Amino acid sequence: MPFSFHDRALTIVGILNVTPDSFSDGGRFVHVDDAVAHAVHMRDAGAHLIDVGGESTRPGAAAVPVDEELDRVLPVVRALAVEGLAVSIDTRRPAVAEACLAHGACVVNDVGGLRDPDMASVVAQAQVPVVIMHTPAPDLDVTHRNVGYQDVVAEVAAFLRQQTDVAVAAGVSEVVIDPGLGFGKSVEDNLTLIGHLDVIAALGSPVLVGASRKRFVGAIGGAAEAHDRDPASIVVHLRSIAAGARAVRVHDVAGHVQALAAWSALNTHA
Ligand code: HH2
Repeated sequence: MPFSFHDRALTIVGILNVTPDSFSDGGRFVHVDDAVAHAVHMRDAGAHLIDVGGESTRPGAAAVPVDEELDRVLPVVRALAVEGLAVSIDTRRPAVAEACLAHGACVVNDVGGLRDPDMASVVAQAQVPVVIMHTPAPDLDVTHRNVGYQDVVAEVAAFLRQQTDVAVAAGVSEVVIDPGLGFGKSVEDNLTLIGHLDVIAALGSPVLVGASRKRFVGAIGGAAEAHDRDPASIVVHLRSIAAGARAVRVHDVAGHVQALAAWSALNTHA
């Protein structure tokens, strides 16, 4: 089933981590039936796309061999496609992306920012949209060491522009860009990026923002536990949408749908 971020003003992406160790939902959806039930629940609540991930990117997460990542995601991707759900595969590995595309995924979400040259050709070959996310380094350990920026907005924008060019040169049909909130960024860096999201949006591709339950959201909202951070996540996403974001990646789909309905009613009377 082809998918395009251009088909709607806002795409709600529901998060489905089939990992034992993700920071918020780790271990909850490792069984295919549980994963499918949760995905259907998110779709019914209003998610347009289900983002399946088999490798946690949280600081300190163990690296997962390609075979193990495939064992985790492939049965779930296949089952969701059979259910008729639109699926994106959240991976840095071209081999994982290629296998999932062959089994019904319709978007690649590359938290490696298309740094692996094979990823662009896999996506181009399948003619599906790719999400290019910023990280300051290819390696997640280095990324989370938080090297620091001279000008975080300019550096993130430059990376996303350059990697968009890589995608276009490879023949990728649709690019979505993502500032990579929480990836090697301080609380201040994340807030600066959200405050200047118009600069990222001005690059011309739809912008996806993924703040859901992240540590900086807990810091600004005063919520120590990841599962208590949905209200602050919603606020961050609404602010991002107001600044031009065209997609949000969320755990709490129903909460976002309710907040967006209220937000849109208020805006029509502003
Ligand atoms: N964040 C995470 C994973 N994938 N993809 C995009 N495009 N943007 C993001 O901000 C993003 C992402 C990390 O969050 P999560 O999947 O909830 O946790 P974990 O990496 O521990 O599985």
